[in-house]
Amino acid sequence: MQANSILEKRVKAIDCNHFINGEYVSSKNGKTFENINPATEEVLGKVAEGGKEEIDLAVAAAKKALNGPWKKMTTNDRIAVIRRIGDIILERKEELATLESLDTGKPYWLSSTVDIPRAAYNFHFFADYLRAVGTEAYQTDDQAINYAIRRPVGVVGMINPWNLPLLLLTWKMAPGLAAGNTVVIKPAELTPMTATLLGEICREAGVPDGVVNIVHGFGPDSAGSALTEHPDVDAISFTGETTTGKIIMSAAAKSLKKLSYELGGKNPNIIFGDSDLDEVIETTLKSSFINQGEVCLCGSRIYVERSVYDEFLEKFTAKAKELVVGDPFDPKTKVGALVGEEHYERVTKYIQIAQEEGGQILLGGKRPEGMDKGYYIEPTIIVGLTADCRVIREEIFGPVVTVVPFDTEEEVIERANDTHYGLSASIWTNDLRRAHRVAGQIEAGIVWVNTWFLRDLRTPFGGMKQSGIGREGGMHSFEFYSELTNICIKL
Ligand code: NAD
Ligand code: 6OD
Repeated sequence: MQANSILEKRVKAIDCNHFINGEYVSSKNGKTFENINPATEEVLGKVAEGGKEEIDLAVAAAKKALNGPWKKMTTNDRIAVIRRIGDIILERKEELATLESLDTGKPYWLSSTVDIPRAAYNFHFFADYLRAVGTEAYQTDDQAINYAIRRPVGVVGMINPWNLPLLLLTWKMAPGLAAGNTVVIKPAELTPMTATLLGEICREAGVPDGVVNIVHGFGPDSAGSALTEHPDVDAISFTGETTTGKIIMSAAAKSLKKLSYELGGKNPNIIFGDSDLDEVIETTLKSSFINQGEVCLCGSRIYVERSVYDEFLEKFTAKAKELVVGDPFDPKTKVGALVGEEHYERVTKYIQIAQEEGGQILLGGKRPEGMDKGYYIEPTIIVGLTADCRVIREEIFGPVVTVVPFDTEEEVIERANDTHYGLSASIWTNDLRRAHRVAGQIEAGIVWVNTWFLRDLRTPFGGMKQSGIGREGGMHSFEFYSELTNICIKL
């Protein structure tokens, strides 16, 4: 399988160095690792493998930059610089989208219409938001006046996953910069290319040296752990697996760093019999299989009211069968390659477990016929599993969904909440009272009614239970990325 479009030939994959104090540098010890194209299994290039030494340099640069020109810039100038990063991302959209698809295996149409435009919008949104951010003031009878001043937290470490690389990295970086912090970013080791270009983009936009630093490398015993353990890092914003979040929390405890976590999910998609099934199916195809199911918000546990269960399954399976799996650069492709070999093995293993647990594979469950290279798995629909099965309980993060019938509202609420995750949920119903009633009882940070992944960046985004700590978005991001000092003046 060859990704052979004209686009891909025009934009060359890049080797990835660290970006520290405004300069691209290799690792002190010269170590690199290979970046693999998951769609072809070919080597895309080399990535500098950072460790403690590079993190030390990056944190020192970020610490020094905290009190430099970044601090002295007027709010208007900072807004202009942050907006300019977004502008340049849009100017270089084709190049960035190509690199993102080469790195992740996701369809080019997706990276060029969602990942990269949204990365640009993260900067535009938080630049504009900064203009409106204030603090609070209270008059204490006629004795005193209290007012709070907002200041940056300091040096913020940002650790990112591979599924929406630039979108998620900039979702942290834009508010972090807007609030006046300096940052050290650790991109996911599987997807280093767009993060690397971002260094150059920041420099061109006028970000002072040392404000943005990017160190490549792995997680444990590498750049990731060095960042979480560094005593001069004041806060960590982490997106990734719940298990990794637990490890980072214990490392961060040593210097009591502020933490913001966006973690895993096993999200319910609840379909009541009174909903419009065609609309449900159109969106459920996306919430199940878009980005190869590698979205933390995917509704991988589908619960369908028994009255429409058979009809839903028949129509949903027929439509999912039509989804073209293949070359990320072919415009017909709806589902690309999984991000890498290890993840492919993990998803395949869960499909095997589903069969061992008594599940029936209604669709997919295997590599598409004739595709011998690349980490492809067909959209997979599994039925016949019970609530205690691992495939129902554990996050798979691939194009795999389970479908289970239910009879009553109470039953489905209990099933939906029967998980240690609490990231998101979708509810499909045309009964307004039911929509409110059920939404209010689902234990999740985000509940969509008759839709999925409809985003307004002002809203609180994050998970409850083991899906996260805190919320980001709008004011919530500014609360995390800033510290308040209350000043009390006796009158
Ligand atoms: P991961 O936890 O394996 O890795 C994420 C990042 O953490 C990588 O950069 C990795 O190098 C780093 N890391 C790993 N171990 C570390 C350690 N000991 N110390 C410091 N850093 C370490 O996650 P992943 O496989 O890249 O991403 C998939 C996961 O991310 C899924 O669980 C998914 O649900 C979750 N996710 C959540 C959200 C959300 O908004 N809630 C968004 C996207 C992805
Ligand atoms: O839309 C966002 O802001 C966001 N953080 C999405 C996360 C998707 C998870 O894969």
